Amino acid sequence: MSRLLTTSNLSRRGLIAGGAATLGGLLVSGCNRLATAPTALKLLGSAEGLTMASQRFILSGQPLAREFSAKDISANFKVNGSSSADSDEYSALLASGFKDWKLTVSGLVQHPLAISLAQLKALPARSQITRHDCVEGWSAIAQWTGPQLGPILAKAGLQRGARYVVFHCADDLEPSLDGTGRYYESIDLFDAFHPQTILAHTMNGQPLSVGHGAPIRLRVERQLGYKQAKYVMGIELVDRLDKISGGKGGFWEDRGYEWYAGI
Ligand SMILES: Nc1nc2c(c(=O)[nH]1)N[C@H]1C(S)=C(S)[C@@H](COP(=O)(O)O)O[C@H]1N2
Ligand SMILES: [Mo]
Repeated sequence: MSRLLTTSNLSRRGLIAGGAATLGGLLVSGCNRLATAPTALKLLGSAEGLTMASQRFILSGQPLAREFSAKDISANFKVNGSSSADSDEYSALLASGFKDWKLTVSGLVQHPLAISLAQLKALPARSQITRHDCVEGWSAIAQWTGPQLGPILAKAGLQRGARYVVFHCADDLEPSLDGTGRYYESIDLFDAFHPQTILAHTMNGQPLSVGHGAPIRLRVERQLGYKQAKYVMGIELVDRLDKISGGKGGFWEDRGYEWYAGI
């Protein structure tokens, strides 16, 4: 077990792929840490739960996603999924430079918040140059800047029972579906309080463009592209995900993708 943990010459991907069976063995042979680490196991299928448990276990000593340097920033960062939010409300907000936009923080919190873009931009910000990996098979590197999510949640104060953070977006990726085509995503509290989890208002030093999710998008760096919610309008703290939209915790999860999209 300790030899596995100190094998630093393997890539994370290699460890995950090659180590899953071994770690599965550890899990069923009763490693307490593995068995108790994930908060979301109930929600997940067992195979997916194992992946998350393995990752939490393996990454416990090196929990940050890789950060790159300025020279690595991609010249072209594709716009994928929605390229804008097609509603009158969003158009009006955009037209006024998001002056009247407010991020709501609601649900299982002690003090619901409504934070203007100016207030968000005045918060201490983190900048990180990371690689975005889309399941469709492309990657791109950019610098993202914005406040960490953790302190915002701490300000709102979590109620007992809050277990997931849901990001409600402005765009209907499948408008024909009458409300359930609205983009949304969710993460657990481990990722919510992770230091690299930020609400990015700036990309490569410029205000976030409409294509990339203006006025803010989530960056949750240890997960795949579809978790990086654009056009975030509201954050909701919940105890369970099965009552929201299709019940699986995200737009793509409702269509079969895994909820825990660890890289
Ligand atoms: N609101 C919203 N967020 C979204 C999507 C979307 O369609 N709508 N697409 C997701 C997917 S699959 C990817 S790969 C990235 C794309 O981000 P980009 O347009 O900045 O490349 O955003 C993710 N977040
Ligand atoms: Mo994606």
